[in-house]
Amino acid sequence: MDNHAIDSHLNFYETKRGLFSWIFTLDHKRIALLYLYSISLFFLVGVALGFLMRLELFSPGGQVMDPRTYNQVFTFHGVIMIFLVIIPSIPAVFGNFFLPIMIGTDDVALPRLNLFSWWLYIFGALMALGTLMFGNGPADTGWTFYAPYSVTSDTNVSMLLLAAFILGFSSILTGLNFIVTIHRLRAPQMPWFRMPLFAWGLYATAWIQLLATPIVGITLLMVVMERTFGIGLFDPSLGGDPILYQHLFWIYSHPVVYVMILPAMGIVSEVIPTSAQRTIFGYKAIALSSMAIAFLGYFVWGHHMFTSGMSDQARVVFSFITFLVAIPTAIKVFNWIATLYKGSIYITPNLLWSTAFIFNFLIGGLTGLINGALAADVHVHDTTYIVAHFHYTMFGGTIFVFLGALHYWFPKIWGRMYNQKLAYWALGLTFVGFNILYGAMLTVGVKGMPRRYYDYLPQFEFLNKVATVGSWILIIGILLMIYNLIRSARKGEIAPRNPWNGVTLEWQVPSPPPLHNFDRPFILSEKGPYDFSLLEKINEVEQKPLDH
Ligand code: HEM
Ligand SMILES: [Cu+2]
Repeated sequence: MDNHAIDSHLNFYETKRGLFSWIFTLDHKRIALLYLYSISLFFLVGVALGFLMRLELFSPGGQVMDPRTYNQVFTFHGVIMIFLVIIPSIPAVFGNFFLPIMIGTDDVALPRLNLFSWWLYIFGALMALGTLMFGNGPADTGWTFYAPYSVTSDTNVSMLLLAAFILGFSSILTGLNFIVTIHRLRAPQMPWFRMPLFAWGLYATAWIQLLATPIVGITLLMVVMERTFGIGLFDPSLGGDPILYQHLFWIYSHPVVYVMILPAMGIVSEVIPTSAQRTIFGYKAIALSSMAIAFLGYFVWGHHMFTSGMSDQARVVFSFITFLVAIPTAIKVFNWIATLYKGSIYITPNLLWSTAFIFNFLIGGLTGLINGALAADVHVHDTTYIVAHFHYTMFGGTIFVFLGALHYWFPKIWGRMYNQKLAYWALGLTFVGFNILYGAMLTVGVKGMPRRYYDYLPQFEFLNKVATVGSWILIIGILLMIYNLIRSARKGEIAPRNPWNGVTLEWQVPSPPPLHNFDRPFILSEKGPYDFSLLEKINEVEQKPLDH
């Protein structure tokens, strides 16, 4: 701690004021909020593009845009949702805010690097937006930038690739920061196997960010080189090999799906014991299964390329290893359910978001097994079935947990409670709309509707109409949630220190936390992070919130 005697009655919002005190802050909590606000903004832009695509697909034939624009819209939607929303989402927002608190320290190990990561993020985002203004408009290649089309397209692919390259660095540096923080700054009383499971999720994720992201960075640069200097790496007409591109791309892009999902699984592993008021079932199995998933995830990339041209042996091996990933994943799901079983469950919006996640993610995971099965995948490859599958995992999975985490930690971050009734309505609409939308896309995909087309055959019309109506319900739910949270952050009831009776360290600090997090020594159990016999002792301290 520094020796400017900071008034312990001030929370981290109040210690300094003004725009510059935010955009040049070194405080992990403020950086987390900078990420939250920027990611939310891009999320809304991405949702608006999704809305437009669904309008276009309401009926066969052209509705609201021409085919080329449709290609640019789904590419931009994909790039925004992947690079600007879901990859940074949970680590950069909740990891930044809560990792240091949950392991009992006052900041991340490298606060300047943390701020730099956010600036890189903003720089990369502005560059991606710049493709709207410079060159021949935003890329129309799909977010996967498959060669050779990404080499020959006359749209501004290069600028978007450079943006993704920069965003990759932001992600690498966040991962690096978390690894150092977890190794060096854990409270002395907290050995590895007493860390909260969210920290384990972030730790496994950080290794993927650090080791896999450089591969895609270089690959995307290679495409830029090829576009700029005509070096033949991927384009056959220049002597290159397009399949090589796909390998390099997926060697990163499969592991990165675990960057998206492992932190989410970590959060569910926090919400569930708190809601059930009992220690988590299978703590070590959950912690180590995160590491197992991160490791296995490096060896399955070929399942994206079953139809691209590969030897039969390679296809069978990739298919088999893909199935193996289901094992550590199922271990987690069983442990969550075992924790809830016979627990004294408090139903809260946070818990319902988590159970909605389990439901969606089951569908996402099981449809994934069908993709992993070589023979079945050949039939559904490149249909809207795939689009529905990955929305079930990324949106129904990670984004649902992200939104659930906003409800779980809302009182801690803003020091106020939200309107629970509105929160249930918002979740209900989001969940129902989500399942109508992607349930319909799943079905119409099995019937043979290809993805990335702005038009379709008349026999697909009914299910597409259903999907579009679903998207409206979904969007109403999301807007209602945002309204509720924004209003409550300003007008909600003042929150106590520990509204859900949690026992991890963030519930022992004031809401909102003071600048250096802890205003008194914290209580840690010998038995691990979810020892609810400590609850009374933790709650003994004044529950009265700070003066505002
Ligand atoms: C209201 C919300 C959303 C709607 C209505 C929506 C709708 C769609 C549609 C219609 C497509 C493309 C269909 C086609 O292949 O022609 C698509 C593609 C995609 N979406 Fe979404 N989506 C939404 C949210 C999300 C979220 C939250 C994520 C990720 C976190 C996401 C990630 C993607 C990706 C990666 C693609 C593939 C783009 C490509 O093919 O290159 N979407 N979405
Ligand atoms: Cu994959």
